[in-house]
Amino acid sequence: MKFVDEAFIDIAAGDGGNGCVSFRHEKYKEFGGPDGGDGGRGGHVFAVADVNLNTLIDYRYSRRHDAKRGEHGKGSDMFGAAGDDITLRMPVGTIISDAETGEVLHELLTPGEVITIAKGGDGGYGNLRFKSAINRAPRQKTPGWPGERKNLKLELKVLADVGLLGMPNAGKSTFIAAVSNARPKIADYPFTTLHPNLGVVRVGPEQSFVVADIPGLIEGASEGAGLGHQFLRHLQRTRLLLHVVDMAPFDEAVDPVAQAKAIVGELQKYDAQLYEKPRWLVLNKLDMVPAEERAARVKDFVKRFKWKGPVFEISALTREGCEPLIRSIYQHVKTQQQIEAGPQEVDPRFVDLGDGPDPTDPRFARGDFE
Ligand SMILES: Nc1nc2c(ncn2[C@@H]2O[C@H](COP(=O)(O)OP(=O)(O)OP(=O)(O)O)[C@@H](O)[C@H]2O)c(=O)[nH]1
Ligand SMILES: [Mg+2]
Repeated sequence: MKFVDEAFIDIAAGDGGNGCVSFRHEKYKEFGGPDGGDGGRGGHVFAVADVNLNTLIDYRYSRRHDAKRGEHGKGSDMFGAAGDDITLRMPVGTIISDAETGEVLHELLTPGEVITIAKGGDGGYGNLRFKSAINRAPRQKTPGWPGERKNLKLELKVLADVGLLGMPNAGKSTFIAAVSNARPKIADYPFTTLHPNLGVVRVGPEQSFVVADIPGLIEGASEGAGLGHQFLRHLQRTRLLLHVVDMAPFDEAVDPVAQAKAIVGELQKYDAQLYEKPRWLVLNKLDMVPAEERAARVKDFVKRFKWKGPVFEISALTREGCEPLIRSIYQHVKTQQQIEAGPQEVDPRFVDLGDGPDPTDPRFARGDFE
């Protein structure tokens, strides 16, 4: 399932520095002549397509991006220094358009591709430039040109990395609302979620992944019970499934283990490949279980469910345990992505040369290294 992640940013390239009016002042030398230098160019704003980024969520946290202005020109023929450029890193596939007109300006398609999204203004002319045979002492100068300013819309089609699986009311939507930017409907009755929702989870700067919340499944879904199981197709291209279990069902006669087994049964009936996907157990609503009973309750669940995979204990409501879970998910997603992408070509300019040869390398002993 694809959805469009978007962000709006305001960028400003640097203004050019102003030109300078100045005259040479040297001892014993009259009419020294003009020596006011030009202003420096303002910094440009570039965008680079970076394979390490998955979403645009960082741009929702930092909207304004300004490059530095150029320095003003000075006397003694000194030109102002150019303002520093800035480079904004964006995921491959980002479409950059004018936020007001909607016109598409660029599409970042190739990893490593760099484009200029706002040009810095040129520096103004100092009076040195205006010297001529008829005007030997010009007092003109020009101000720097303004840098380009733009309001941009960024768009990226993203696929879900992680899918949530579970009974109605297990707390899937509460979880996605707790950890992502999605704001799905949450209610204490089954089948609150009728359509899949995607949310972007930000783990840290430049670290994010996408999670899909789908309607709940019930036993018999493969025969059409509840909302059926056709929603599972949205999870097919994910890299990880989170099986969310309600550990404190309202009806005490309901056994969470039986519920969890029913979900796994439906998954297996739907598609063997989906069943084989990495799946983690997320035991939810643990805030409802008295602290002293939690460990035993979890242990009993894992034992009766005969579960050998990863287990996370959380409360989507209080967010307890959510932080370590999303960190682990991010690590998993990142590792999977790297495996899928295969060995990356590294730009030789960015290769880290480290601290020199490894002394345990046999070539080192043979003196093959300098
Ligand atoms: N106490 C407690 N209540 C929770 C927790 N997580 C969810 N709930 C409550 O459980 C109810 C169901 O939550 P939802 O997030 O809508 O459940 P869902 O799995 O998305 O349900 P469907 O969309 O119907 O499949 C709501 O009343 C939530 O407030 C939790 O960790 N602790
Ligand atoms: Mg829901």
